[in-house]
Amino acid sequence: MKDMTIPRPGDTLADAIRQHLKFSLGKSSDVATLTDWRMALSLAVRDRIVDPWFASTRAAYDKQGKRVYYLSMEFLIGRLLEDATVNLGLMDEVTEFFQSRGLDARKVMQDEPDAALGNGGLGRLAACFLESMSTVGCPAYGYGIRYEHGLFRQSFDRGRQMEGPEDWLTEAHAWEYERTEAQYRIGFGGQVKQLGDRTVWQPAETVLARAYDTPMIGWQGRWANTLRLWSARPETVFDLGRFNAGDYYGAAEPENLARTISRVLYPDDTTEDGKRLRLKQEFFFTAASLRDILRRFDSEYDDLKLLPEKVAIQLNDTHPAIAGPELVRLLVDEKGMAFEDAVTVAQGCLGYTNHTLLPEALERWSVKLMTDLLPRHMQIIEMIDAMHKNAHPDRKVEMIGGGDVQMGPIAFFMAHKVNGVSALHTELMKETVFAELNRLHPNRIVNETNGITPRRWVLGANPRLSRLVTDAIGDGWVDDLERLQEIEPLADDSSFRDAYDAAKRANKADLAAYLGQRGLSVDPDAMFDVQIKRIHEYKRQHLNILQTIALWQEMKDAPQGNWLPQVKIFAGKAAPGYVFAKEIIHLINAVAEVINADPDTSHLLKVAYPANYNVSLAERLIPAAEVSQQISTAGKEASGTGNMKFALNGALTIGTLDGANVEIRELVGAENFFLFGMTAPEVVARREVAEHAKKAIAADPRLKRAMDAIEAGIFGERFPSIIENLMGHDYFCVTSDFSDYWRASRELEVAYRDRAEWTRMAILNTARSGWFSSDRTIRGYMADIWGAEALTI
Ligand code: 7GP
Repeated sequence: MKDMTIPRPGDTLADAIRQHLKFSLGKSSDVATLTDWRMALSLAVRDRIVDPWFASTRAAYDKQGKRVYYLSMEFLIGRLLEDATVNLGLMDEVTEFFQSRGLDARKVMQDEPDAALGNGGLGRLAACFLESMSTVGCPAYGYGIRYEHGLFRQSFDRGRQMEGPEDWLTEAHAWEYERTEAQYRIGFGGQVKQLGDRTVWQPAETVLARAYDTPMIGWQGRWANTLRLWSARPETVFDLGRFNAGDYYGAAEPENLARTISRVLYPDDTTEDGKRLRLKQEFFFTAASLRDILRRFDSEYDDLKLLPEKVAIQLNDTHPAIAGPELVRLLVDEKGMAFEDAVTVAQGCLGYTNHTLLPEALERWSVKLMTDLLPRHMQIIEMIDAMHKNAHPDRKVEMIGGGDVQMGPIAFFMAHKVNGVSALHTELMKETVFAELNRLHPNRIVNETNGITPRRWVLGANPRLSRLVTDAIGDGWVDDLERLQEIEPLADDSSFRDAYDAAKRANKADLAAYLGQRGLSVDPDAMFDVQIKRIHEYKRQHLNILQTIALWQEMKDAPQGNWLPQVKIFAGKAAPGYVFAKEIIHLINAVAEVINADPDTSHLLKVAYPANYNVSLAERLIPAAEVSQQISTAGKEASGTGNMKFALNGALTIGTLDGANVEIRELVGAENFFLFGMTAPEVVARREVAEHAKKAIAADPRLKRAMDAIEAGIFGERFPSIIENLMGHDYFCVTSDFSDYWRASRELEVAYRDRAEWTRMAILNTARSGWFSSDRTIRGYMADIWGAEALTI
């Protein structure tokens, strides 16, 4: 009676799916819903992760090597089922199983809610890193927060962004294991007392941090690490006294207060909000993680001085920067180490990654808030600051200044390595935000250019391209992405070019069908031009839409002209409090409405803005893209990672010399990249020119005409804040870069018309982008920052 057994990885996957459907979900196949099938499949796949997961954990203990702990407020993991299926090599079996039932395996996988535990690049990078750490066999844990509500759901109401709650946890979720035994008490507020020579922090309020583990399996199941997310719960669930007195709401208050901490992800990737709760979140997950790290260390070693040899803790931006003071506190107050030794030990463990130079994103907390919420940490920060000042009496940098605690300098000083995320960004870090700290601590800043996991972003998202490449050179490229170079000679082979083109065309047809279902019909033979990312002034979606308006105006002047049909695709969310970014969204939608309905041009130009951009939508858009818009004001985009995904999937970049665009252009070749715009130093100089925006507008009749159309109300409203901003100080130099952007866009169109040549360039982009694998990035961190060694099972 096979049906009566408990599913084991030894059974065929088909058996395991059937058994989970029956025994775990209590459904028979004739009544199973898509979600039932998805859950049965997920559980069957998950079973197959458990053994490699245990083996990895054991190997890490046996080898007594260094473990890496990646602390991040955000893990934008998206869907996990496809990753796991792909990495375990189960895709064909799964496809067959569902085919035989008349179901589409992709549809089943797409039923999974998209875990949006992050805002944008920083969070998605953390997710790519988790996958790569497992693929290369770096023993690691990701630590973060198990938000009940991830990034808000975006919809549009008459073109304006609306925000709705995101509910991933209310849907069936297959991947996590709750660890009731892994629980720590985290305190806030209260007082610091001196008991003899011991300093004791007595918090006024405590909550419990409970662990939920998700296994992250690497390519071919070679290694598996753990993503451990903390959920906040109350110490006393329920106030029975208040309940019995009839105060039903009050009775649930302790529970509500505690749970608030892990309730929502802050929907802002550049500024902090709701200061007190945000700082609480940061301390909550950082403190729980450190406690967990020390517990694991204590179970294996008894000399805390060994900590830097065995433990590497990476701070994903300053959000977990309180880890420095907290680790010192634990070592001094709870383990009895001398203060200066504790600082040295903590520095030996900690690394800090900076992800943006935007001044508003460098976290600072008022001394009052810090003292109120974390009084002992405030004392320790003062001691660290004094120690630094003693060592560098001439220093021109402050950790506490203007009434604020400055988390950037604290993270910098408490880390033995500080890294930027692209070559340009790292250089700018040395010259700007951390110039003084770099002078005092030369060699501390290193560069680790970002990367992306090819398993998710090529193999999973673009099966057609993957098949083509594998047929040509075998599948060694999947975990050795630079082997894509082997397809380079095929760029001159017309039958390979045709096949490459056909794969792109089929991806475009899929996307056209998807947009069609959402009410916008587009021609899959038009050029697909894509800008997808958070909406931000520095990313300049408004530059793109202004250019689109100007193009439309010229098309209308001469509808019989030889125009290149194109679809301009935008996607992305704006932080709910970022009014200007929301105006940009409104403008794009308003322009789309007019252009898409224009009978003179609608066969030539369409503007698409699918709502609720997330990881899954990116997986649809990127494989279908032909043009990648990377048009930020030079000096502002730290790296970008979308730019890498596009180049790998054979979209040609039109972009500025910003972030990793610089490295992409070097690698794919300047002739296969459409460069425009000012360089970072030119931007700085341009801002000094009096009335630079007015001058730029006056010098470019196309730009003037496009802005006039907006002001005249052609697109419904007149968008005064955007117009005034552009005519006024135009800090992001949209107007100054417009003319050159126009030029590059037209050159790109000319190139596009030569199909053979365009496809050749696209193939070269794929062939030469292998360096952007996050496997390469992780090996860089392991060698330069963590001193960790790869293990195998
Ligand atoms: C982003 C950067 O804007 C992007 O350029 C970079 O590729 C990415 O990090 C990964 O390094 N930053 C954020 O997403 C962010 O939240 C605020 O920065 C700290």
